[in-house]
Amino acid sequence: MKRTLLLGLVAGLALLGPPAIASIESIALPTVERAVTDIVPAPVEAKAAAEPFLLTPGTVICADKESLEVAQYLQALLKPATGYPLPVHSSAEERGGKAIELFLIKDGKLGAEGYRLEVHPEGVRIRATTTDGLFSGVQSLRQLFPAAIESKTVQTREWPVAGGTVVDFPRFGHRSAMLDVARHFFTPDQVKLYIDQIAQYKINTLHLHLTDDQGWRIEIKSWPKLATIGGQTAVGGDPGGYYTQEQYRDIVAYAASRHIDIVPEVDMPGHTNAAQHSYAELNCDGVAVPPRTDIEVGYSSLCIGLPITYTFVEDVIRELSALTPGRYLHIGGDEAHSTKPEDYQAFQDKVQPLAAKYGKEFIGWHEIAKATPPVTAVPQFWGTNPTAPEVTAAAQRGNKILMSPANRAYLDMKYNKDTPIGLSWAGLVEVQDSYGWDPSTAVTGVAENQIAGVEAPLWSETIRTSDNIEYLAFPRLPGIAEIGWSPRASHDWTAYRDRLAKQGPRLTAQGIDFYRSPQVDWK
Ligand code: IFG
Repeated sequence: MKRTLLLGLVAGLALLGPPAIASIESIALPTVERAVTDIVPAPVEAKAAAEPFLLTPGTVICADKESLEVAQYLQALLKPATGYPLPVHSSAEERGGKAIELFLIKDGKLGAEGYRLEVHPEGVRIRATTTDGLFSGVQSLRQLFPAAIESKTVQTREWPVAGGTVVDFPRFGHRSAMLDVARHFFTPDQVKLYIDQIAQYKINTLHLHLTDDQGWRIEIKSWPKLATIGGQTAVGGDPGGYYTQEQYRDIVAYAASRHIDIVPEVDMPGHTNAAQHSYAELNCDGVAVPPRTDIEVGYSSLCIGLPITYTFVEDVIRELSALTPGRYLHIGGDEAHSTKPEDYQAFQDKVQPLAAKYGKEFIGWHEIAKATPPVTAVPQFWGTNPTAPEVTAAAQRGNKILMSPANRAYLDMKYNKDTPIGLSWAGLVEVQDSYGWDPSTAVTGVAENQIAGVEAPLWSETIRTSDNIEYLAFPRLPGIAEIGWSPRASHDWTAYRDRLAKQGPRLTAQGIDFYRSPQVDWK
């Protein structure tokens, strides 16, 4: 609108004849299709510049040795839509055209995940103290290209990159998504697709909910029937499946190439029907329970008094730890409604030390806080009410809390009553609800410095396909990612909804079937 008015004015003046009017182009408003100030998650500092950088067939990518892998990721990101060669050179080598430079520096302000990004007509520079930071800088740079950059086929067009400078670093170090692959099984390729989709919003952790009542999804060599029998079922009698350890290692490696740590979860002592269906000896009465494909929760419990239970748990933790380069295992602990409180305590007392025995720290649903875990453990809050005294007490003892309030961060909650998939036990969660909270007020008495970060869990009782994942995760996941990354001061729905609207064409170009919330003025 503004631009039209201006053009009308200029045209009117031109009719008056001399003095010569500057050409319309030179005073036209910049077509702000995208700018450094539109990046999601919102950067700490972003200053737009009028002059873009024009990517051309002669552009090269320069990177020091340690940054080569990120440079190759960037090349792979830009090549499909541009068709340009974008060769990767080490910074020292002679280079042809203008360059996108990635290199590591010492810079206290940036921390371990921050970056500096400069886009100038003469070139682009990303600097960071680690390759994680460079990778985050690449995700921001990606958003400065036209949305068509996300196309998998060559688009014959110009590739102007919005100019400006960004200095950025995250508010919280733990920014996570969770995928429940137990209620419904998702193939390694489906998991990798989700990894690519969440990486663009600087998510750095993927929690895989590998075991539950309806399915066991990871091969454990010392207990083979967990996968071969426990992996056969899924909710609604849908096809099951499981990851061999080889496939799981491949998923972990793929996630690492996107600078994402995998946190594997074995849920216990509840949510264990698939394991106890697979092995009769894991049941107090020595009889295997029947398989369950409904979506009830809270009816199962490991047999707390049985010695073999702890052999089972230790074997699983040992094998899972060997498959996990990351810092954390997730030991579940939720909804143990069929485990007596004193038995829950006894179980946690025996099991919690096993993580450290195999070199890991652990996350657990916030019920584990009752069992006074070591201060390195991370209770994961999934309540809907800020009053959670056992969580507050854990924080006061020194535990960091991972925030995933179900009425804000659970991506399996329906958007509205007409949403075809998802649940609604924690309420209907539209895009603004999912953005409208802060981790530092999610639990009474848990302050900023007692928070590990945020997670957006996606439970799969009602979903079966990548399309279903995309419809529920987008556009709410970018909002959770922003809550985890951006300064609290930048948190503002009116500004965010405009930036989110500009993500629409980018998601569409990626083929992501996102929910077009009426709360957002999609471009
Ligand atoms: N609560 C259960 C999940 C899942 C979820 C669906 C937790 C920690 C409801 N436990 O969330 O297994 O059924 O929204």
